[in-house]
Amino acid sequence: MCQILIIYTGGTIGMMSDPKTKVLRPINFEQIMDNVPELERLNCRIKVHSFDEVIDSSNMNPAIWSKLAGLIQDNYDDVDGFVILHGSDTMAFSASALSFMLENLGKPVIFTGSQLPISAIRTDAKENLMTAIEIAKAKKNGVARVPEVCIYFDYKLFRGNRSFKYNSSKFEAFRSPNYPILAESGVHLRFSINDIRHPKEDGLIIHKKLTSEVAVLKLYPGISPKVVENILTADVGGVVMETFGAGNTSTDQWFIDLLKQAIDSGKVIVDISQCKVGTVELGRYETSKLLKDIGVANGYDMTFEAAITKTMYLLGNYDDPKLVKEYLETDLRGELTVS
Ligand code: ASN
Repeated sequence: MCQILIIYTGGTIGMMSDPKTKVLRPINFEQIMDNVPELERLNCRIKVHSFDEVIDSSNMNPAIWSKLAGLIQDNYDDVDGFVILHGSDTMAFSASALSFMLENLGKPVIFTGSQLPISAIRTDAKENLMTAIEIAKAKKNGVARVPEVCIYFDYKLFRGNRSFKYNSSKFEAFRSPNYPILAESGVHLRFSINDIRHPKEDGLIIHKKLTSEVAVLKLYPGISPKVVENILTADVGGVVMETFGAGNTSTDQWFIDLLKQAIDSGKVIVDISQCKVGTVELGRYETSKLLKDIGVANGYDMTFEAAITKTMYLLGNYDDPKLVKEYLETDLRGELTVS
């Protein structure tokens, strides 16, 4: 009989409205189980690990990601797959982070949650949970159908490091415009087998070390030298720079000089676009040619969530900025398409 580990971290799926204040707060896992008697009917053994302190995912942090990676490592040989119940607000960050922390992953790690609490009459939680379990246990010829870190939400399975929270009020909370969905559930559960990644080598390798010393430089017309300088001289090893269109920035000399000084001082700067669809093409326009020349890393079509967690992971594991830049530009876990 198959065996699944559900890890409950919190999120709306397990929240209840406080009768007095009406504020949504997390509840414990037993109360969740009471709302889904169908779990008993699954032909599968379900193990549950509930966090002692369940959280709204706005309180998520790298220490908890390390804890999640450790739980996956400890239970890896005993189960067929993992379902992580998590708030939707930062789910794409957690799924992206875990994808980098779990190298050669050979079993499904499916994040899910919901937009309405599981006890609500119109809840989306039950379908999300039941199908996430179905996906976590799905095998073909003894091999997991989706050995990836994914997000399952509103009938769709997304690669975790390609997705972002797009809507805070619809059940369709996630999108992954730069990569096809990995499965869709309807009357049948259909897997897009050509888009699913399988590990090239056997043997899970866990990387628990991430660094938080990463800054973000989001550009806008009129951004001042002082603001740019403050961000680029912060005590961090890497900067995720959100640029215009296909990776373009101002060509003002002061701006290019500040970027160059930061790179020369050993910082890594990665260029991703503020556009949600499409890719960075360094050198296509005059306004990105200089970036390439001074050594800004090309983030291609990475989401912000993937770029920030990948930088945290690389800086936590490699000291050489040249190597960090090289890996930032390399497809490590299916997070980018080199074009
Ligand atoms: N605030 C919630 C969370 O991320 C939102 C949700 O789960 N839908 O924990």
